[in-house]
Amino acid sequence: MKRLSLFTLATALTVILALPGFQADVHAKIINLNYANFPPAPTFPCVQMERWKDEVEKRTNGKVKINTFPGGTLLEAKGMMDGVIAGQADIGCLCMAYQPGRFMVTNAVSLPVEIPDSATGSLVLLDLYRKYKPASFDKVKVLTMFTTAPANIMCKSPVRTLEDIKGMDLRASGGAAEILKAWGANQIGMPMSATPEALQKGVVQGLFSSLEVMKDLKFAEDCKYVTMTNTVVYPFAVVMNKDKWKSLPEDVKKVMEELVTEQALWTGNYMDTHVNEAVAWSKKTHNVEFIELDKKSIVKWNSVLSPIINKWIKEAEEKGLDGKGIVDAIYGMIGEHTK
Ligand code: 3IO
Repeated sequence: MKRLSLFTLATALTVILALPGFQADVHAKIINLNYANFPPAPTFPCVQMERWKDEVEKRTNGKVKINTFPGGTLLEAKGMMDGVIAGQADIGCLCMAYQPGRFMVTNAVSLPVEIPDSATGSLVLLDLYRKYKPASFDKVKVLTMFTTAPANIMCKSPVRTLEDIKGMDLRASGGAAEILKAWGANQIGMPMSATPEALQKGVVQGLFSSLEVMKDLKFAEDCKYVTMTNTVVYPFAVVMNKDKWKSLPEDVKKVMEELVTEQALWTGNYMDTHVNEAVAWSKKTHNVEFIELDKKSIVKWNSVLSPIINKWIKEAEEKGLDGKGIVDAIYGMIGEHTK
């Protein structure tokens, strides 16, 4: 057999390397995306971030690499939206309750409309966004949205009556803050990421949010009492820088489009399951008392909330929004998703 000359081998190698398919495999540029998040890694916004990262990396066969930044290391809570618009991060997870005026339409899910759980809240929020396409998201690509489970009062001292809550320093933001005020608390606004320190320093006596933080942020160590009100949810959005989105290849965009609703539902289900685990853990590990209001008290607590929706409708209509239509749409969507 004739021996292959070095020249033949070199020529063959050159041809192979020049083949378009081979080049694509060997030299395929990996797309790196930075994903910013504001709370610590064990909390649900970061858990859902890691799940989304894994799914995108898997479904793009490694073509896309997501670098996650929990704990406000890349962007902090209130700077998330503007940071993503400016391109300081490619992707960011934000809580809309921290900028109530900016996200007025989507924050309407934080009215006391009795959303029963996070899975329902997440699908309703996404529906609402799709129906109204609020201008506040014009400068970004929305990758998903979700809500927390309904909020309850976590506190260092027991809250059993409206008299107990009067003047108490309690932390909440956005729609949940309006509810605390209506109950007579001294409402203090700050992002969740600032709350552990505020509790420790005694700046606040407790907080009003979903209960999985009892475990994830170890609030059960300080807050030995929980008053069950199951009142409102907090809305979140995950957004991408628009130029970055436009630069992505079609197959990558398709993977991300397919994840929009799926991720909302995944996060809702994760949250709902995890709240139950956190409640059981708080009772067992920290002997937390869960206070249930009796029927008469529930009527009384709810009665002071009824002006909140009408007040919001009026404010929305003053801003040229179809306030009544938005609230009616939300009730319809809740019905749709709880059928
Ligand atoms: C939340 C925010 C960050 C981490 C865990 C969380 N659980 C519930 C929320 C809702 C929220 O943004 C807030 O401020 O209560």
